[in-house]
Amino acid sequence: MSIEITTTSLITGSTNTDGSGSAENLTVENGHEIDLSHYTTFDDQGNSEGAWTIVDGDTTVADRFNRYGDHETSITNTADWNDDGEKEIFVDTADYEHYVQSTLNTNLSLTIENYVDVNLHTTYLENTGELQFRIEGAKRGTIDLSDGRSGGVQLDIVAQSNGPSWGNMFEVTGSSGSDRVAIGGKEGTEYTEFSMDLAAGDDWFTASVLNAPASASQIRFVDGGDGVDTISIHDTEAGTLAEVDFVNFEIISANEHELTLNEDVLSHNGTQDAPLIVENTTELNFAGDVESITAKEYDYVNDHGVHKDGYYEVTVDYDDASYTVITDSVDDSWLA
Ligand SMILES: [Ca+2]
Ligand SMILES: [Ca+2]
Ligand SMILES: [Ca+2]
Repeated sequence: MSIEITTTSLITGSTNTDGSGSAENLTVENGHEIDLSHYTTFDDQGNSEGAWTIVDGDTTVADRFNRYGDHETSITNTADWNDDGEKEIFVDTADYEHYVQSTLNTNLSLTIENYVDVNLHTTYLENTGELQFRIEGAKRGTIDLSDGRSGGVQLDIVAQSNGPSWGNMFEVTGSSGSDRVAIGGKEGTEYTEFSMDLAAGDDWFTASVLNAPASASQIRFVDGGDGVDTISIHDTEAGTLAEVDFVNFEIISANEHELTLNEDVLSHNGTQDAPLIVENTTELNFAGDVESITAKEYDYVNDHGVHKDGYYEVTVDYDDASYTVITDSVDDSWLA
């Protein structure tokens, strides 16, 4: 079977020489294109296991696949981080099905490692199995999952930074399905910024392991979009909630930690018809000019129709507004 590559799928380079460019500028003219067309395994579809590796300069593309068609692919800069010519990478999955066996039940995993600036765009991924992307060691990036497929995507960003200059922003657009997105990091994550739109679907998000921001002007924003979205977040010594602005989430899970909600969170998450649900807190607090807090038992049936005991409807009155939260953690003084 002959495989024709119809669009460019993988370009590395360094177009940003003065702080103004980015991986989004990479083209076949100004970057280095890596041709993956010789490594297709389509001939063996469905009944083989194996691996292939391309070494092209300082870029290594490695793929392992099993007889079920599951693929683990990695694209790695083997030179130093921030090395000239290997600073940026552009990956479009338009060709993915040309170089991996993407059958209907295939699980696909792609790791992009040790690039400063990553531009990832997903298209034409119609596998119904798991789809996982891992961006490891990037300082910034643009990740667009919106054209990939209607099913959900798992995205893990492991950020790394050497300082505040030249941008630390990750822009992420989720798929229309139920995504799982985590951003954490290695070194320098006090500079990391993000702006994410998880779009439709019942999405899940966490940023709990980032360092507290180095400056108050940094942007850390996530929009859950339509659907019943969950954010996993909790207080830290630096005050995690102050670090992340989030809107259109319906559930907060505090992962067995203390959690403090402020009016900004209460006014932008949950709705009057479906109040914000707060779970897995060891202690729930409300910040700001709270006038009164009252709680009563609540018959909570979750999204899957499961009845859950021990929940309360908590009403928090501020001087200018009142909010309702459904939670399994109440202070005795709130109970009438
Ligand atoms: Ca989504
Ligand atoms: Ca959503
Ligand atoms: Ca939502």
